[in-house]
Amino acid sequence: MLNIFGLGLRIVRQDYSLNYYIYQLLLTMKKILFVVLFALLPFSLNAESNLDKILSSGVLKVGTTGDWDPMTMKDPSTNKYKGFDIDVMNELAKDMGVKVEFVPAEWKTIVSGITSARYDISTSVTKTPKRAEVAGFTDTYYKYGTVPLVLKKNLKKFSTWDSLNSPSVTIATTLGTSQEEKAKEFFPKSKLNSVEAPARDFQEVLAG
Ligand code: KH2
Repeated sequence: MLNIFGLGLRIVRQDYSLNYYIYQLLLTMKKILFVVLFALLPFSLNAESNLDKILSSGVLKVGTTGDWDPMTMKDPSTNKYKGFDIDVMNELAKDMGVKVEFVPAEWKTIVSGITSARYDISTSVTKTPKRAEVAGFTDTYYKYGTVPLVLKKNLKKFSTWDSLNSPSVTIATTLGTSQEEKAKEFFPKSKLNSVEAPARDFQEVLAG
């Protein structure tokens, strides 16, 4: 009897029949299978999905910026959130039978909040291929368009997209948003002024 890792593999006995060897082989294979299954057990125990975690903890953590009327607004006097996104998340949590916890988030780190598990889900995040490489998206629950905003007195001057793509033009966007990405792509010649929320890009335009 040769004992390899406790498997008890019998290797040489000339008087045994072929059936005996097949029987021994099957027994050994069975032992190997058990060893492999036991080795994999910790991994399968760790394989709890995010959904399982939310359901077992009873809390859905929602990252939200609280700075975008009418989607997500934080009332500074009560620190409570309200808005369309907030209603959607309250309904989702109700459907899942869990409590909702709103976690303060920022646009510039809105997706990394998901990948670093600071919160389970976020709201009003525009789908982009870059973001989809690291995070999952729900079906779209509303659509909005991104349009350039200029002062009324400059309407004639900036009547085409091309007229905005010039070194003499400064484009204001919010840092870390998909709008900032679009501005870089569409107006490579222009100067970019990425403002940090809660400051707003349109305030820069109004200020001239
Ligand atoms: S995005 C969200 O996912 N917006 O596109 C941007 O980055 C939302 C436009 C600035 C108001 C503040 C809301 C950013």
